[in-house]
Amino acid sequence: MMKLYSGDLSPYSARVRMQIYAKGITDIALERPASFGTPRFRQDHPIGRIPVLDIDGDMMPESDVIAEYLEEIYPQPSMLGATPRETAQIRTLARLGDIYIMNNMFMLSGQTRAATRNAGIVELLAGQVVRNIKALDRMIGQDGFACRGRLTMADCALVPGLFMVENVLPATGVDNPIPASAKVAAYWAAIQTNEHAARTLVELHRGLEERRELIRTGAFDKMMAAARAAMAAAEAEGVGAT
Ligand SMILES: N[C@@H](CCC(=O)N[C@@H](CS)C(=O)NCC(=O)O)C(=O)O
Repeated sequence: MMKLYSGDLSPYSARVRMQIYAKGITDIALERPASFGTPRFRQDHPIGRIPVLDIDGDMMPESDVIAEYLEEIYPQPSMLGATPRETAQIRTLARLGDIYIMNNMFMLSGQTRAATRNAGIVELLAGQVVRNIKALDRMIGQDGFACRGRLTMADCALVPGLFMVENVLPATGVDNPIPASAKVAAYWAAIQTNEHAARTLVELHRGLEERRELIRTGAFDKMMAAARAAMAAAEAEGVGAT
């Protein structure tokens, strides 16, 4: 049985989980890897990030690659287009969710605590997010879906991206730009009523609450310090950490 190494709060993992739910795939186990964040994980997985699809020991990283692979091996129901041009449009919007929104939000997430905030990083990355939400506003579907009037891979990438913008960006001191972009705001309100998006959002919110509790109690800082020390020790020994 295939496994998806995933975490509730990981937007990239959420993108693949939403696709799995929407396609009705039941033979992929969802697991949080016990070694995530340790030198061992980086030794086993050179990029050191989740999601990873474990195909009987053959490890496939990168959410976009996994999503495309799943489309090929579970083609129905299709979350791509009916023509090459439609598929290209879906992939363009998925890239907006992934590269233009999620990537900047992920890089920004370490800046959510005032004690660690670097104004230059926030200005650069949040500026990109605000700009890209405006771009999305000119491209997004107006019938409750990102495009093509049905759930596609574009929605799977945009839902976790917009979740991060709404829930994480304000913690960096930057206002949520979604309400000022009327078409994105309408899409965001509508897509949350989709059952697969809603299920994914419940998991993302659960992950965020858990993370906030760890931060509140000081446990998160301790975990991060321990992880950094373990990585440094592994690097000194030349054991895989990058
Ligand atoms: N481009 C990768 C990004 C994956 C990623 O950044 N995952 C985060 C969690 S959302 C992670 O594993 N971070 C661990 C780290 O940076 O060490 C993808 O699309 O899968």
